[in-house]
Amino acid sequence: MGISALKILKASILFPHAVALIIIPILVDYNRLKAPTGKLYLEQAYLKAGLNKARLYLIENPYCFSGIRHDYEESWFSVIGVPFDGTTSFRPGSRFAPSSIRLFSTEAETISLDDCIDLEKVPVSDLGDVAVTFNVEEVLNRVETVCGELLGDSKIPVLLGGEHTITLGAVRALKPDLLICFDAHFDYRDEYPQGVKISHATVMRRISESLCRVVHVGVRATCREEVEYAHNRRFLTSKQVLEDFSKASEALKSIVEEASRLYVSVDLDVLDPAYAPGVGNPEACGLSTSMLLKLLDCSITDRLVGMDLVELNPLLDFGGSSTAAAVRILFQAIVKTAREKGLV
Ligand SMILES: [Mn+2]
Repeated sequence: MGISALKILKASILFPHAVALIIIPILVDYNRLKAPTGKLYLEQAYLKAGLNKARLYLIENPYCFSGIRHDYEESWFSVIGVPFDGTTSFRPGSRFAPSSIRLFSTEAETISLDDCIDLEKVPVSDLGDVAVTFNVEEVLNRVETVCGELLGDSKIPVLLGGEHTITLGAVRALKPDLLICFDAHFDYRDEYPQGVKISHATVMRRISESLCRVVHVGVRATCREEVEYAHNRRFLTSKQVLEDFSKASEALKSIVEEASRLYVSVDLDVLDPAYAPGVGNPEACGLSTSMLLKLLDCSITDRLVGMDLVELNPLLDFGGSSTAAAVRILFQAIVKTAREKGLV
């Protein structure tokens, strides 16, 4: 004879404690099944820091960004990896970038002679990686939740992708009014592949439709649909930057002046494949690393609310030049932001 709902109801009236003892462990186990599979949760640190939901979505990474550990409470910037490349259409592998960037960052020097600021002086905490799933919307929800809690704690999120789609989750939480997108591509398709609204090739379309203004820098490879969508929208092509750098950098400065909440996204394929071969979709005739660093200097203001570096694919980065460039870009962007905000 089976156990009917009526019998459970009767039993719970007659023996409430006994039923609770059976039901509660089942519910707890069910919630555990829903939690991400990670070796260690940073429960203590997150509880101490008052992070609630975000804690469930973060798992520890064996490496720490820059190799210098700062407590969450004292940090101004928080690094979060998002090892997701689930919609990558050509050459997947950017899921390995958060670990690779951290490993290279521990070996990179922290002082840049150009601006004489030591990254060690800037408190950056590393919260580990977002536990990703195969469902892109769920990944974006988790990124949004984590970034939202960081925003509430007045931290500046620094996201390590992963593919470019993750930017959508950060923008939903941080609500910038301007996104400067360094990228060889617009990512302005309405659907890609056909019928799919959210992917690495549509992410800037979704953001620009309803969330904030997007200005591309270094863009050079596109399709007819994107050209039509980009009409009347602001962008600086790779050729414009290469042919008249000072004009392009002045234009960029005047664009960011208008922003009250700025987000900077660096798709590493904005660099020429000679500098960064380790990307999913390389495109010829891109920027040099030093050019990108100068343009970053022009685009970062004290109104910056978040940043990311995406699309590095360590599986294709045979000499390590792309990962080394990614680390230098992140170090400089963090130091420049700290200086603009008057923190150092
Ligand atoms: Mn791209």
